[in-house]
Amino acid sequence: MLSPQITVRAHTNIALVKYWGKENQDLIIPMNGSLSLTLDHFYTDTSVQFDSNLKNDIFSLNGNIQNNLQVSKFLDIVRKKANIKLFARIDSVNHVPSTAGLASSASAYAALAAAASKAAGLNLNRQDLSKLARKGSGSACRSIYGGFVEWVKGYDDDSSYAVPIEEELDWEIGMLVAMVNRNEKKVSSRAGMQGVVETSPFYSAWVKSVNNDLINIKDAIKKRDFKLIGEITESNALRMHSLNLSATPHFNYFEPMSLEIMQAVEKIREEQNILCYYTLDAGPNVKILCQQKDAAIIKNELSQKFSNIEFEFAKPGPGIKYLNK
Ligand code: FM0
Repeated sequence: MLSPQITVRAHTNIALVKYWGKENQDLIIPMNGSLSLTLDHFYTDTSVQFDSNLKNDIFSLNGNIQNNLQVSKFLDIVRKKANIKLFARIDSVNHVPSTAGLASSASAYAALAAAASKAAGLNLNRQDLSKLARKGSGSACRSIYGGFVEWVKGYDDDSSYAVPIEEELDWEIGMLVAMVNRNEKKVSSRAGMQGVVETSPFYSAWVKSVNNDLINIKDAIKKRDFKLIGEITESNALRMHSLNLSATPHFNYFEPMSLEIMQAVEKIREEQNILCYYTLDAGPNVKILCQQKDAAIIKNELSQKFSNIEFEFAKPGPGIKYLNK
């Protein structure tokens, strides 16, 4: 028996207000809500087909067979929901530099949740897809939707999911991504955030301040106040990274080049009066939130200073798409 082969494209998202810590590690319920921008430039295409001839799941990433227990564990959730026992062939192509802090797990699990559930015969709406994707990787629940997306914290499996704030953005903004390093990250986000929850003496202050950031950034989005969105984004990222510096053992995701780019962004802002703000995730790449009209100037300026670094500009992107009919 062969299920239909379903292919889904999901775009990555970058959090402006970060998810950093879990209340429930099995179900991936976060300690705080978060808010992201989905990007058009970085995405994952994933095909899933269940096949009674298979003795185990076969997962290939960019054409290479992987031994990935997490993917099979995720498919177990789908199999249980659909009440099937078949294994699947999963083919993923990542148009995102893998695990370099460009949130590839977000697009990966959003695409996998949508493709696998449909191939298994489930007809989930986007809210249920968001809950399912969340159990693969927390940030993936936001990649179901395009534009500005909030992950409402919730308190159990059923109440923790993402909601679109503005899917079709008629606003010319985007992110300039500085590819400082495409290599594997030193500390996974999963291990990093858990260490922080358990040991940072600043953790409760973080949770409190994020709740304010969320209220303020949603207000700023509504009012189209780009400056305020940028200020909240930059300070929220620095607070997240200061948790890592204050954990035991301490760790950080910065490379010297990341810090140099952060300073250069501040300088462009101060000296040229251009609105640009940085954020970093669990890796050294720097993402610069800016308006599309300024992207070329900022890119040009930074490319001159950092000639061996690649910069890619991404506009706001859409939610998941089924690629076969
Ligand atoms: O995206 O342990 O989703 O809000 O990217 O798989 O649930 O990979 F900066 C870090 C993403 C964390 C912030 O963590 O963790 C954000 C981060 P998982 P994720």
